[in-house]
Amino acid sequence: MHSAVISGTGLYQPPHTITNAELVTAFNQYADLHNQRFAAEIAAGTHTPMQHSSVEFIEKASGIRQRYVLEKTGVLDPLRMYPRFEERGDEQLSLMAEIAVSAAQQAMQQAGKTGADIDMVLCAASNMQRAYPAMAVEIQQALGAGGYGFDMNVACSSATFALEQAVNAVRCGSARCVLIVNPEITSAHLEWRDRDCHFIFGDVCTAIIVERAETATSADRWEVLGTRLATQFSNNIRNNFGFLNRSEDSDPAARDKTFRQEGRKVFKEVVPIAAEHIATHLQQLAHAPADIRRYWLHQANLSMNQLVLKKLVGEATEDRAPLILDEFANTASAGSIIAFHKHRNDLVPGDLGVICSFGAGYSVGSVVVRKQ
Ligand code: CO8
Repeated sequence: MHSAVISGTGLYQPPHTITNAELVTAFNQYADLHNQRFAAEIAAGTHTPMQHSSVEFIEKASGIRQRYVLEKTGVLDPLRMYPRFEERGDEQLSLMAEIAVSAAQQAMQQAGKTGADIDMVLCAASNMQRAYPAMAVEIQQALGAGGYGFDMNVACSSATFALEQAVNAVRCGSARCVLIVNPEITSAHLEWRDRDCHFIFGDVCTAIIVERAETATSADRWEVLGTRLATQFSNNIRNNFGFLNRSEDSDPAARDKTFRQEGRKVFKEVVPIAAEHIATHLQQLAHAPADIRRYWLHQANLSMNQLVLKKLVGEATEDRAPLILDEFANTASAGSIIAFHKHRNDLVPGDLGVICSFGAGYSVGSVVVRKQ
């Protein structure tokens, strides 16, 4: 059995920012246009008018202040409300692969690796831009990597679930050096016309290198002490967009089938599940929650993270569980990895940390690491 370490991470940050004020202005313009269009039905009481969104609500309810997106003009156009991407030919690198390669190159540079060192590529995200060929195989080729690659999706927990696959492959010897990428183009699978969720997500891509401890040369190495995954079915977060849609002949006027949730139920149900999951994992490794120097938690909601932390260690501080969702919003599977990428340099050898995701499924994944 080999010991597995995380030896590099990377972050692709899209070029455009949408502030809450910009988002709310576009949404309210859309709502006004919608209400004008259905004025007769609204007056007759057969159509519910759309209500305005508000910056104050978004910041108070979620802690999100802005988000990065790959394209913003389409999102902010009240006559469109989704991004505008040019279709690429089969001979061109696809958009998801492009942002994945950018994040991967940073992670590989940090770990001191080239494509030739990598023998497994996992593309783990909450949506793939196509069914096949697997994104991971295109990314593998673009980086000149060997071995094999495959895609996996466990929504917000895709990265932590991929970490367990990578760690197990390295430990048992089926791979020597694994690249995980989490390209999250959430802007293209978010219903920007729905007031309940239009503010939640942002685009980003993260990358992680997991390799055998004996091959790691990076000065910044994190021994993986353990991984723990769990799932429990819930209908409270769904994306019903899929290949059966066109055969189902559903109402064309119905709401877009992409992301929707019962946010309040998710909040209440997932906080105890996440806290208990982490506590049990730490107990299995003979550690207490207070032993953990840093928690890099899933980034969906500020209050949610504070509650998880309070349940674990009695108090919530930015130092113990840094927040990145104010700047990035919820980036699905990438959130806890962005936190790990940006907030680990102050830890010293021997310090313990937990990377933890929670989200649709429900799914929870925790990875306990020790700075070498
Ligand atoms: N502006 C003004 N008012 C609003 C707005 C708005 N934008 N939105 C809702 N309101 C109103 C509501 O209508 C409601 O009004 P009323 O009281 O009159 O009914 C009131 O504000 C309160 O609404 P909520 O109860 O919904 O508000 P909450 O305090 O619960 O906050 C949150 C809403 C922020 C969504 C919160 O519930 C939350 O963060 N929950 C946790 C959600 C979570 O963690 N989800 C995980 C989802 S991500 C995931 O798992 C992966 C999915 C894959 C990625 C998909 C990418 C697109």
